[in-house]
Amino acid sequence: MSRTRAARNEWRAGILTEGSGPVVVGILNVTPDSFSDGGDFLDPEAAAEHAAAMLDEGAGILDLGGESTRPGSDRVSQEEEIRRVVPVIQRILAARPEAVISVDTYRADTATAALEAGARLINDVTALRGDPSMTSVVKEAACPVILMHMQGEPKTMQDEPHYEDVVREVRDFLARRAELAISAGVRQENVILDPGIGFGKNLEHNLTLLRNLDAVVDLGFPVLIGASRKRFIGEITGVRVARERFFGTLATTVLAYERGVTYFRVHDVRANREALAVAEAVLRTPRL
Ligand code: HH2
Repeated sequence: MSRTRAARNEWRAGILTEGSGPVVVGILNVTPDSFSDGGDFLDPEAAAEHAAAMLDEGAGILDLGGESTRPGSDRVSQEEEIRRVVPVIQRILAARPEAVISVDTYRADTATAALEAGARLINDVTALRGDPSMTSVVKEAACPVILMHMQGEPKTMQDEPHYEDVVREVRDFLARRAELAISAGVRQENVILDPGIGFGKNLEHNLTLLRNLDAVVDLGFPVLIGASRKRFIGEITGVRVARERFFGTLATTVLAYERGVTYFRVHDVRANREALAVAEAVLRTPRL
């Protein structure tokens, strides 16, 4: 492991112990239409049970979403989003008060309701562009925020994604969004960046970003990657059923970790946790 990498890994977004290594972020979609687990956890009881299982498997954070952002997905109302997410947060925390919960939303009122219920991070796929009040919510709560790159919006983003230079454009976008957030009062140590795999990107764009993740890591913020079960993995492996794409997902996790990524947003917690444990052990071993 290079010295810069080790130094980066010791710096966390204010919620985890220093030097705790890679963090698995377990996905919990409380939606009827998410691309791989839609409908599985709509019932708060089932959602809380799955959350507990992911914590037992080694998830450091649970990322809870009440609206699907898969390509072509429709928006739900804010009331519906809050109605889906808040009872699940309450239930998880009643059983596991120590659980670190992130909420996947771009809406300020949903974020506020989730934070009041005990969530500790905001995962904003619009990088604070979706709701003019979101920046002040994050600032007031002084909580970590994930700023993700997306070209277009979920309904149409996969129609015809286009870049002159995908790595430069994604890196520059994230640098600008981080700068804007910080100048608006969000604490620098609370910013996490995400290149947004699959959000307005074709196979080649996704591969180019994964191959060059260090360009994003080099911005100096912790980086999250969300490649789990995504379509591009099926395009490479031929696996059409999303929930069967976890073998391919593991390759993205290990390669991204090697390039300096800290947070791994995944559906299959145990498999990714074990792959990371082995990758970590190898990378901690001195290179001769
Ligand atoms: N991907 C999805 C949703 N939220 N957030 C971040 N920060 N990064 C991602 O890559 C990301 C995300 C899409 O995956 P999933 O939650 O499994 O499906 P859906 O959006 O259909 O609920």
